[in-house]
Amino acid sequence: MNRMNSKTSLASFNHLQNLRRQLLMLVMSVCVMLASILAVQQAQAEQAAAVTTHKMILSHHEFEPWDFEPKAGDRIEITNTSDIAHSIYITYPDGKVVTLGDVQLPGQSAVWEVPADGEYLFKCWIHPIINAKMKVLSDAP
Ligand SMILES: [Cu+2]
Repeated sequence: MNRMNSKTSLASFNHLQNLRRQLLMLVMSVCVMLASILAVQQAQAEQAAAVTTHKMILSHHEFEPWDFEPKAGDRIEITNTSDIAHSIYITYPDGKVVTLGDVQLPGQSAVWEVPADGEYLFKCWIHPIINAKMKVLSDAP
């Protein structure tokens, strides 16, 4: 009887040891996973911080003159500061037309990422009188 008891307790001791080992492995893999997630997040944050964002204003019926020099890869955030809705679109150097969202209501912004050097035409689908030409020259000093 005694013998059986000691066998049983040895088996449960071994079982506990195994459980402990598995738990340790689990904790270690969770740590490795967390570390790699953090590393990826940090890399993404650094990448986001490296992008330049310029601000453009679309007031009542025109794009306000801007004083930045856009380069390829920059972001341009255009805010509608007027009290009417606009629908901005951009004509690319090759004739392609890109509409920025559907409509920019008063106070809303739209973001455009400058794809490459060239001359871009900013217009509004609702108000054909609105237009602005933007030259992108990444090698400019
Ligand atoms: Cu408009």
